Amino acid sequence: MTTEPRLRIAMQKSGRLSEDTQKLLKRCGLKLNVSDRRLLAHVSNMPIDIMRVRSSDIPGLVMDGVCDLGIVGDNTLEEAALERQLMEQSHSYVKTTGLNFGGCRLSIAMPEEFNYQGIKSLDGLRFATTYPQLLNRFARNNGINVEFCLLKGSVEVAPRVGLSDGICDLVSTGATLEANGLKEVEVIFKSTASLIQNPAVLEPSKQKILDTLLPRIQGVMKAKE
Ligand code: PRT
Repeated sequence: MTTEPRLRIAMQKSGRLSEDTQKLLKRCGLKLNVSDRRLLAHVSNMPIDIMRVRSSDIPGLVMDGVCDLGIVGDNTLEEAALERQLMEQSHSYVKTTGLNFGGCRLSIAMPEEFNYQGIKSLDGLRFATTYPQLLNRFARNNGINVEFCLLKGSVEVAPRVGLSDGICDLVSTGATLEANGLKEVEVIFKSTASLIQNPAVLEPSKQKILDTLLPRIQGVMKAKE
């Protein structure tokens, strides 16, 4: 017995992108049974499986071809691509379409009292960040040297406890920066969620599924504008 190939899409299991992603897929007409325990959710009315994982795992799963597609923030994607390039791992992907949710920016923020006089005032300083590759690229492109300490969460607290001079973290409303006595001094990357795809040519039956799905996604995005 041959089984029909199923398109595999990775999405964030829980967090800021998961609800919007689920809503998007449902609006596209996908019947999804997402329960907390099942990490591979079957779409009952189309040959699609949804793999629910950490956001940070999505770029690698797509780049390694474990998943055909993924929905992930451009920030996570670009950081992973730079890191994997450095490690000589596969780091290519195709951005199939941008999505209009998950908007944020990766910014450098300093304590309120810091005397900021342009990018050169950041030279030689230490930053807490989850995004060392994007920070390094920004520093290199601007001819400054920076140090970083890697934090996966609560980044905003680092300057106050003496761990770093400033931070490089995601900002959306700016409320978290303000609550922690920080001011945004440079936006280094702007991000939204994107649908990405492994660069290899999809087998024809999977391409057919994507050809049905993609116009629906674009239609939902357009209706939201
Ligand atoms: O845990 P996992 O590996 O799944 O991923 P994650 O840790 O990145 O998860 P999550 O859910 O925090 O974020 C998922 C994605 O949402 C991010 O990668 C971004 O693409 C997007 N996104 C959009 C944001 C924000 N806005 C955002 N504001 N991610 C995080 N934040 C945090 C930020 O780090 C800071 O602590 O919110 C705080 C700032 O918010 P404001 O509104 O006070 O400025």
